[in-house]
Amino acid sequence: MGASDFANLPHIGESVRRKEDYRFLTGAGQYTDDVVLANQAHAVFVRSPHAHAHIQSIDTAAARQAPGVVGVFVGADVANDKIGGLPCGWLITDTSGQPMKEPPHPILAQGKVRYVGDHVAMVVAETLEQAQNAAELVQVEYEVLSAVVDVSAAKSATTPVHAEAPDNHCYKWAIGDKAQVDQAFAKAAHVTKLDLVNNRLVPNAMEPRAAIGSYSRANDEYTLYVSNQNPHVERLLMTAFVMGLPEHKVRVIAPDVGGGFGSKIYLYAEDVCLTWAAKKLNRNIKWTADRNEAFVSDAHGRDHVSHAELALDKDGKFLALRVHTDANLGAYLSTFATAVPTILYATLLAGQYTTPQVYVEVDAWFTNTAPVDAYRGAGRPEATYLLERIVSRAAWELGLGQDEIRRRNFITQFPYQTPVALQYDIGDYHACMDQAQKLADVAGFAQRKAASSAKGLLRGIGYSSYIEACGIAPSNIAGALGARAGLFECGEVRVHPTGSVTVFTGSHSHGQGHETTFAQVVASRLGIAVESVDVVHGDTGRVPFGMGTYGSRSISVGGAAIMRALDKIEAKAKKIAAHLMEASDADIEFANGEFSVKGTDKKIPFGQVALTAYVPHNYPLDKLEPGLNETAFYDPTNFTFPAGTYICEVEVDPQTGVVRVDRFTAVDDFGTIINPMIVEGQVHGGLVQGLGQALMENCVYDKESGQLLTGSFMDYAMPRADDFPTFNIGHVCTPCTHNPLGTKGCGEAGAIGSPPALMNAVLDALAQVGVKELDMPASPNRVWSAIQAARP
Ligand code: MCN
Repeated sequence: MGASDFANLPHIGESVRRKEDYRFLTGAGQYTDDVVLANQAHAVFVRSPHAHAHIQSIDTAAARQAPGVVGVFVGADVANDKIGGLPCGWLITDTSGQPMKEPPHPILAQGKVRYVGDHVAMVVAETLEQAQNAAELVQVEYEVLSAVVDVSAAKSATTPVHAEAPDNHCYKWAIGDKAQVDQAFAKAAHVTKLDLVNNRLVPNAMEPRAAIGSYSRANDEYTLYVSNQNPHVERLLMTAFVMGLPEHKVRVIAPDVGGGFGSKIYLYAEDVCLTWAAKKLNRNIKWTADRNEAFVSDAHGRDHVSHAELALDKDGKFLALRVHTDANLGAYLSTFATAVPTILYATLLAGQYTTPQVYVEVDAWFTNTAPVDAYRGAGRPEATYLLERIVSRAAWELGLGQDEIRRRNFITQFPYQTPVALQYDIGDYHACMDQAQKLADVAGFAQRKAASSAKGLLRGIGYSSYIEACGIAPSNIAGALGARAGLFECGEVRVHPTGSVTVFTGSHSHGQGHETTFAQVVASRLGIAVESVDVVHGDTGRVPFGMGTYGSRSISVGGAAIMRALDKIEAKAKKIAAHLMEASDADIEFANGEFSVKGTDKKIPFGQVALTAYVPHNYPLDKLEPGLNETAFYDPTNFTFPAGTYICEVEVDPQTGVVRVDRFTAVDDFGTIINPMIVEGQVHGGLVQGLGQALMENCVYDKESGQLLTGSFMDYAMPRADDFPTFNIGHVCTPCTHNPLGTKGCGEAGAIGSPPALMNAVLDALAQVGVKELDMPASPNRVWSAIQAARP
C-alpha cells in the first residue's frame, strides 16, 4: 500500500484518545520500581565524592558486617570475574585515520574515579535502609587529583582524565571540503562570525532510572527489569560486550517507563552490576535512583563550544559555512556519545538552505564530568542553534529581515543533496514560513512592540527555520560511518482466531503513545476497531527483536516494519479469501475490513478469514500453512526530514532582566500525521524542553573542584507550565517519500527548533539597549548583566 492510500484510511489523522492513559491515570501503571520479586534485596551505590582521584584503598569490612547486608562489591571483584567495561556504540575515525581513543569504562571504578558520582562500590542488603546505612560504612581513601570540567581546561590539563588519552583528546573529526569553503570565503561580500556555547543539560524524566537484576538457577537464566528505551540493545551490549553471556539466557524487560528523552537509551553500569550480582548472591536485587543520584549519574546532554562563520554574497545568499566545535564528552564514552557531535550534528548544518559549501571540524574531549550523550534532539539542537543564530545575526548585520534572509536561501527543489552527506527527500519551507508568520501575527508586531515600549519593556521577535533528520538509516551506510549496530526495526502482527490482533514492536513507548498510534495503523489497515488491537513492547522475551526508541524513529521505522508485516498478512489473507470464495488470488480486493472478488458482489469479512486461518477445515492446506501471524524487519533507505519555522516573541524587563515569552508559534511538517492530538502533545513537550534550555536550564560544575553545583531542583531550573504561553501550532504536510506511511518523526522537533527562536527574540529585544551577544540560558541575571555591560 502506498503512502497516499494509507493517509486516506479511517483512523489515520484521527485524535484517538490514548489507550495507555487509563492505566496511567488510574495508578495501574507498572514501572520498574513497582515490580516486587520474591527474595528481593536492595542495592545502593557508593559514588565518588571527588571529580578526579586515585583510589588508594577501599575497606568494606564494616559494611559487610552491618545488619542485613548480603554482599558488597568493588572494582577488584569485577576484574576478578572478568566483567568487561561498558562499550561505545559508535566508532569515530580521527582525521589522522586512527580510531578515536576509547579508554575502558569499568562498571565499578578500578584504581581511579573520574567524575563526582562515578561508581565505586555496590552494597546489597535485605532492605533499602540497611543498604543505605551499610554504604556509609564503606571506607574509601582517595588521593585527590586536579579536575577539568570544560573543554578549554581539558586542552591544557596536566593530569589527564585517562592515561589512554594523555592530552584528553578523544578525536578530531571533519566533514566537507575545506579548500572549497576557504575559496568561497575569499570571494564573500560579507562574513558573519559568531562564538556560541550550547549549555550542558541534565535530563530529568519523571521516573528516575531503576533496575532489578534477577537470576534463576533452575535454567541458568537472567532477567533484568530496567527503565530503558531499547531493551534488545541493552541485552545485546550487556551479553556480547560486557558479560560474555549467550543472549538467549538473558531477558530484558522495560515495563512502563516514565520518560527517557534519550537518557535511558544507554547501557549503564548499574544495570550490569545488578545482573552480575544477582547470580553471585542468588538474589533478586533492586536499585532505584533518587533524584540527586540521577543528577550526578545520568548521561547529560549538549555541552558544545563553537565558532561559526557564514560567508554571504551582496544579496544575502549564503556562499559557505565554516564551523569549529569543541565537544565535551565527559569522563567516559557513553553508548552513543561519539555520534552526537559528529554524524548527528555536522550533517545538519546545511539546514533548510542552499549553502553550497559547508566545512565542520569537531574536537571531542574527556573531562571530569558525567558522561554526555544523546538528549532530546542529540546533535540536531546543537546544529540548529548554531545555524539559526548565525543566520539571524547575518540578517541584522545586512539590514535584512529574519524572514527575508531565510526565504532568499530556502531549498525549493527536491530531492536535494546537501554538501554534508544528507539528501533531503521532500519539504516545503516557504509554506511553513508563510503559515508561521500568519499564525504569529507578525504584521501586528510593530504595534505590540510600541505598546511594550510604553510600559518600559523591550519586545523582540525571533525566527528559527529548523530541519532535522529522524530514523537514522540505512544500516549499511551507518555501519560505514562507524555505527556498531543495525538501525532497522522489527514488527510482528499476530492475528488471533477471532480477528483481534496483538502487535509486537521493537520500538519502545515511554510517553509517546505508541499503544494508540500503532494500533491506529493496524486497525485502519485491517478495517477493525482500534480497541481490537493491543501493542506489546519492551520485553525481549515477547518481542522478536528491536532497536528501540530514539531519534524520533518509532512511527517511521517501527511503524513501517508493522506495515510490512501487514502487507504479508494481507497477501496471505487474500489467498485464504480466494479459496473461500472460489476465486483466483489475483481477483481479490481488500478494503474496509472486507475481502471481495473484483467485478462481483461476493465478499467476506476479515474475521471470517482470520478464523479460517486457525480452523482450517475448508483451507488450501496443500499450498498454505495455517495461522495468520507475520513478522517483518524494515531497514529504511533514508532518514525522514521534518522541518518547520518557529517564531517567538518575548518581552524583556530591562530593570530585572526577566524574559517573558509572550507568543510562540510552531509550524512543522511531519508528513502524514497519524494522531494529531499526540503529535501536538509531542510538540508541546519538545518546545518546553527547548525553551527550558534557552531560558533557565544550565548544568554547572565548579571549575576547581569539579563538584556539580546544580545537583538538585533547587539549583537546576526546570521549566513549569506557567512559564510559557499557550503555543500556536500549525502543520504543513509533505509526506515522506520513502516509507510506506509518509510520516516523519515529531518527537524532538520542538526541542530542536525552539532555542534559537527564543534567543533570537531576546537578542532582537536587547539590541534596543546595545546588547549584541548572549549565551543560553537567558536567565534574569545574565540578561541584566548584559544590559549593564552594554551601557555606554
Ligand atoms: N506520530 C504521529 N504522526 C507522525 C509522527 C509521529 O502520529 N507524523 C506519533 C507516533 O506514532 C508516536 C509519537 O507521535 O506515537 C512520536 O512519534 P515519533 O516522532 O516517531 O517519535 P518516537 O516515538 O520514536 O519517540 C522518540 C522521541 C524522542 S527521540 C525523545 S528524546 C522523546 C520524544 O520522543 N522522549 C520522550 N518524546 C517523548 N515524550 C515523552 N512523553 N517522553 C519521552 O521520554
